[in-house]
Amino acid sequence: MAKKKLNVGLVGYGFMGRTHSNAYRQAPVFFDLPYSIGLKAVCARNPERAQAFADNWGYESIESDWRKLIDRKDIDIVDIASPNDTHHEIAIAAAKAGKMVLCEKPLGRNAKEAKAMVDAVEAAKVANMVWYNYRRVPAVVLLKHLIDEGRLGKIFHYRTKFLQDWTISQDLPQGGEGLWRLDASVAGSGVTGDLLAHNIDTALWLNGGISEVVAMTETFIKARKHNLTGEMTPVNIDDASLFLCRFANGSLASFEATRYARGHKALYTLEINGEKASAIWDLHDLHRLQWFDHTDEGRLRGWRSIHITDSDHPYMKNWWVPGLQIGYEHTFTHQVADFLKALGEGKQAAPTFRDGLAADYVTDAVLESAKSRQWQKVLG
Ligand code: SOE
Repeated sequence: MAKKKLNVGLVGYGFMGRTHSNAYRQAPVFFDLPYSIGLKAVCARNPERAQAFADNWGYESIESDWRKLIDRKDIDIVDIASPNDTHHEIAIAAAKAGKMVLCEKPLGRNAKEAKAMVDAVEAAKVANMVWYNYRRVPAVVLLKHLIDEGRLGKIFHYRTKFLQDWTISQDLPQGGEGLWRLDASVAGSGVTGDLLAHNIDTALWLNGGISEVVAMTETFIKARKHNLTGEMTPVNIDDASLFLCRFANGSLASFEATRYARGHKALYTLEINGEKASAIWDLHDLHRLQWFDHTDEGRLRGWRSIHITDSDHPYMKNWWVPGLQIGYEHTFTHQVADFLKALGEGKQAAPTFRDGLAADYVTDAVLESAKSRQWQKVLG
């Protein structure tokens, strides 16, 4: 029997529009899912570029106004992959129209926007999800299972960073396509909302709630030419953001993100230290989990590097054969697969908008603490 088809209307055709489109094409092929996916429409302001994107990825139609997309009866899922300042308005309107809503991270530019988005999807009772894709790296999922099985015992430390180097040049402008991440009015914040939000989401998932933070941020380049006006304009994003925090489980943590770590392109790492075991994961080596188990026989104790490619590792039986790796784009495919599977079971796949709001409460507290130079309680 043919599966029920869910039609996607994608808003935005940048880097994230491509990762999501690829995932919609791959998930129903590699996973046995209760629904099929229709790539119905892509929406973006520039019709020629939207058409080129549609032709390349196989979307049936285009729209240049997201309101028209939301009004269409043939769209089931509205997927928001446009810049951060658009998330809030589109998500709320889509939920009111009864659409399922998927949204890129961070959910809102701040927790106030994110809270209104949560209220909208919960009032409309529509399925919703935030694309915090690193939760779907098989090695990270395995770590989650090991933590939940109690193999680390009591957790003492969580240590994580996300390092890049692409904004070091003084001549890089801010604003407009590709560079809106440098314009605080569009992005909300700098690396806190763009990079640390990933570390925060994974940490909340693996290690539970964060109760208080103390932070420090810096803007190294104070003014850049704005792409839309041509004027030199103050830079209001944080270029680097570091914070210490306490988790509700009593563990202590350090978080660091920057776009000024020369040589690092996307070095997301995390380490967790428990009473019985420790683990380290590194995005540049994403198919490996470094694992130290103190319960091993003393003479053989040591760090092991587990190659997460076997069929009993999370998601891996759906890919190639043992030993062969997968990569970054698969995390999005896993997210689509989990979303559709959960939907078929009448459940909600995480991270939901409410989970996205939890991350935004932490980023708000980080930015507030950096401003006040005081410890800040995390709301929510
Ligand atoms: C920024 O360079 C960026 O593309 C983020 O926006 C993504 O969320 C992150 O996964 C990779 O880096």
